[in-house]
Amino acid sequence: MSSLQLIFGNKNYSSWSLRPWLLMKHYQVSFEEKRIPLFTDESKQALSQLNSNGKVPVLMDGDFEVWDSLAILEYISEQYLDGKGWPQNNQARAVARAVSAEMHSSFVAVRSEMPMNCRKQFKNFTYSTAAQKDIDRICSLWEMCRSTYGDGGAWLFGEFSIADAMFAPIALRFHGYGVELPTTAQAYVVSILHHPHIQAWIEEGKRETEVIAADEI
Ligand SMILES: N[C@@H](CCC(=O)N[C@@H](CS)C(=O)NCC(=O)O)C(=O)O
Repeated sequence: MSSLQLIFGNKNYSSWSLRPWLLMKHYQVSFEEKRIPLFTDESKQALSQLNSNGKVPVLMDGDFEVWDSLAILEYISEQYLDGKGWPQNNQARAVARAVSAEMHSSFVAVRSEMPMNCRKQFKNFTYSTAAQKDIDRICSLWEMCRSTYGDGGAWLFGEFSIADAMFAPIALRFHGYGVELPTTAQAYVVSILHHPHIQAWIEEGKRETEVIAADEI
């Protein structure tokens, strides 16, 4: 049995949970899945035992606990992937870290107006100018990564990296909310949607029965 356990939320809704789950699945790091449906008395009780301020994802490596998606991704890369979570070239790695950090700290309009919801497919969805600004920035980041560093494969830096894990839930949102995208961004969304582990996550999310009202638009 693996010493790693990933504690995460509802697959339908929990975008932060998807990120470390995807990197570990992509690189075949073996781990036990512990799903905790969020915003229930049971989840509050279970998560109150951990250091993560009531939030998921949390990674347990034996007794060692690390929380927050980006910190978990870094830990997995260092501890289990020999650094393969980031591009090997120094400058590509610096940019991959920059776009991942920007994803982690920004795009509030997209995140709040378009909550991840694997079950939903919207037509004619309208969003604010703030969300459009986020979308434009994300598309320009994707374009820059793909054109400057993406030669070696379909991912932002060629090989699949932490940056792809960070942006995968944004790609699912763009798809689900029917956002019209420039060619490179649209192609990247398709690459994410075709990822076999993304397809598995979406299917498992669709089979969940819990409804989180705040994430239903
Ligand atoms: N910055 C954190 C955000 C974690 C987060 O907000 N997780 C959400 C689920 S996607 C959560 O646990 N929400 C439960 C709550 O706020 O009570 C990360 O990157 O992991």
